[in-house]
Amino acid sequence: MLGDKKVVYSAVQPTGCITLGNFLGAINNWLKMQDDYVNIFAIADLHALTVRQNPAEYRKRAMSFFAQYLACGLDPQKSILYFQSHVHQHAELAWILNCFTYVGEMSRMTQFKDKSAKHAENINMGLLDYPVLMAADILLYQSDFVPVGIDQKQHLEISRDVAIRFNNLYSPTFTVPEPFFGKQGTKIFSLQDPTQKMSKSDPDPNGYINLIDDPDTIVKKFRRAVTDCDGRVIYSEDKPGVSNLLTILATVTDRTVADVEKDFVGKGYAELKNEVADAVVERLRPIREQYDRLINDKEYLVSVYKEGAESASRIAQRTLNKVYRKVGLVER
Ligand code: AQP
Repeated sequence: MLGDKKVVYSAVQPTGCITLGNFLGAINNWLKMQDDYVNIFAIADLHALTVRQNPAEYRKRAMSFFAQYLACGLDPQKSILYFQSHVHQHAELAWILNCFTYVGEMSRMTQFKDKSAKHAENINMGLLDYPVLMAADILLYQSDFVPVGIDQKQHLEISRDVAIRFNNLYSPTFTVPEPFFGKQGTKIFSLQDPTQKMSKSDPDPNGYINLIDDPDTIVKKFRRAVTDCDGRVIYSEDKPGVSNLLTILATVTDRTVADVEKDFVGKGYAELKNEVADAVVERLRPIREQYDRLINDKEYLVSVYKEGAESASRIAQRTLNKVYRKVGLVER
């Protein structure tokens, strides 16, 4: 809680591209929360260093992601928008929290196991420690809610556990955060393998929609989407491809899946694919147009992220001072 408002914190790592999955599972919910909360949204550029990045490309991509945040409608008048690396308190609190987190807890994390298998040549400490940095991100701002996709549920549990552990050892210090999942769209699946989440690090670009894909590309990707051979447009566990398309259509148009399903009685997959594609194209069109304007306005982007980092840092330092005092560090 800050003042009389609850605090919302979330972030996206600048890897690959922002996908429709990131948008529907996370950013779209952030947009809906902007008026009622203190909103803090970061580009998690320290987190993404757990895998090797090409420095020049990485810098460019991080700026592109920041411009996409603004293009989506995140408003610097209502939300604090910044790069994680610009607020040194994230790394500092992560160190302290490391001392209150167990190696066994970290090595059991699904994402750690998945990424260790994917990057067997580079299983670094950062990969293991990823959830602790995430806990620091969230706890620094005394966040009440963390709007994320369902894939982040396990990491959020760790943030809660660490907060509770610290509060019990000392005295109440951190707000214990709650996850915030949207009504639907909490997990969007790959268009090519609908049993896997739509992932921004998918090597097959047909598996995901990039937020700034042009309309023709979006239409083509949906036409190629994997379905099944049964032909009926219904939401069902044994029809992951069709169910995924229905979920996307419902989330993009702000309707329920059951409602959307009714439109397809007597219709086939071609109609479903065309309708999803059209709805997504229309939802993303203004974002892409605004992005094209913003990405060339470097001065504006810099002014927004500098101001964002200053505001974030002021809040973060209050928590860090409290933590340093409680663990017994000598005051500066
Ligand atoms: N498919 C998805 N459906 C719903 N929500 C999703 N999110 C991600 N994918 C989906 C949510 O987006 C936010 C940012 O996630 P992230 O930065 O951890 O990136 P990612 O897209 O989850 O990353 P990948 O695809 O695993 O690639 P890497 O990690 O290799 O860069 C989170 O709130 C997440 O829940």
